[in-house]
Amino acid sequence: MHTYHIPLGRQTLIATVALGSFAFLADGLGSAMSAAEPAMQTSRLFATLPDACPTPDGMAIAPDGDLVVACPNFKDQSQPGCLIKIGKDNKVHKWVNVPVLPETGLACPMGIEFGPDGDLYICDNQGWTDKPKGKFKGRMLRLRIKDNEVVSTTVVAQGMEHPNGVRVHGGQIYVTQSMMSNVKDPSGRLLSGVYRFPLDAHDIKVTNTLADPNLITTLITRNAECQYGADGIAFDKAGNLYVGNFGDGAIHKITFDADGKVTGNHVWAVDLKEMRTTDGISFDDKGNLYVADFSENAVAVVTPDAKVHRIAKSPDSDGSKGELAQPGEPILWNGKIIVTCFDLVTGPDKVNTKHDKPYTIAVLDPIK
Ligand SMILES: [Ca+2]
Ligand SMILES: [Ca+2]
Repeated sequence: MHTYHIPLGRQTLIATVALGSFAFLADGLGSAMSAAEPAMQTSRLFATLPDACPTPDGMAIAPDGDLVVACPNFKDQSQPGCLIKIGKDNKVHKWVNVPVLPETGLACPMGIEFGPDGDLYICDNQGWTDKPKGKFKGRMLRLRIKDNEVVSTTVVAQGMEHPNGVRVHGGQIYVTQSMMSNVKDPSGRLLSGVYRFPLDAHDIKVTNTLADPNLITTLITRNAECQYGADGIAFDKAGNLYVGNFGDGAIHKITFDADGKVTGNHVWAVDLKEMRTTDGISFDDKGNLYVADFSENAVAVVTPDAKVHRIAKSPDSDGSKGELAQPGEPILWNGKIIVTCFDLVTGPDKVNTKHDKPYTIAVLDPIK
């Protein structure tokens, strides 16, 4: 993409040719200004995962600094849904199995995040299996794990259609729910949303309707070819919430008043030439937002000025050289951007054409 900067007195006209769109940005210096385009990178192999982890997804950094990876194992559910840990030596080891939902015999951990007390919150996306017995059976779990063992399990919420990503902020957890198919929007398109639960909540029964008191905002996914909505979730340092609207390839910005009431929800960043889908999202320490572009086998960065830059893309591959084999989530860990490779979903809009070994995690460098 080429961006042209045309000085106009105290403003700079930026013409983003790839989109044919124009925007005025204040430029106090009155001279051409622009951050350099982040360079394209080739992702590298970070880790090869054991057979018990065919579809790695969400990640979080444990209080001890280890990287924790959620493995819902959708490809092979004879393998229990589990969490793995990667230490500073980059060695992978199994941490714990996630407690199953008795009715399905499965656990499907996707987004994860640690609370301030070290407990781990987990999106157990039972609905993702697309099996009748898992429909509307998703849970938000809170696990206390000591010495590689789950010592307590709290069901924060249950009955969710598609819990996907979770973040902890200000004494609450915020959870994306990617599908709310029981709500019929007049547009005919999919509605999805964000739920907020207190850290110490338990046994909340979610109805997946607009009447749910914990539902704080909703999105519509306009792209009829990919009806999958709220997915990646992240807070900036100022406390604004960002949510990826997967099928629309858009990042929404959600703002709050001092009482935590939602005051706005708008599309903050979208540029389909640079970012087609938005799975997991995560900030670096400079406020750049990394986005797993799942369908495109790519990773994009949204800089604080809301500009979208693709920084890496891989062809369809087995991932053995660290290619982005359907990236599910990025995270900044020990100065690198670590990216899980889900490598499972296929279809006309997906670069990935098949699930194959090795099961991998890739690595990129943060942008300068
Ligand atoms: Ca996700
Ligand atoms: Ca593949």
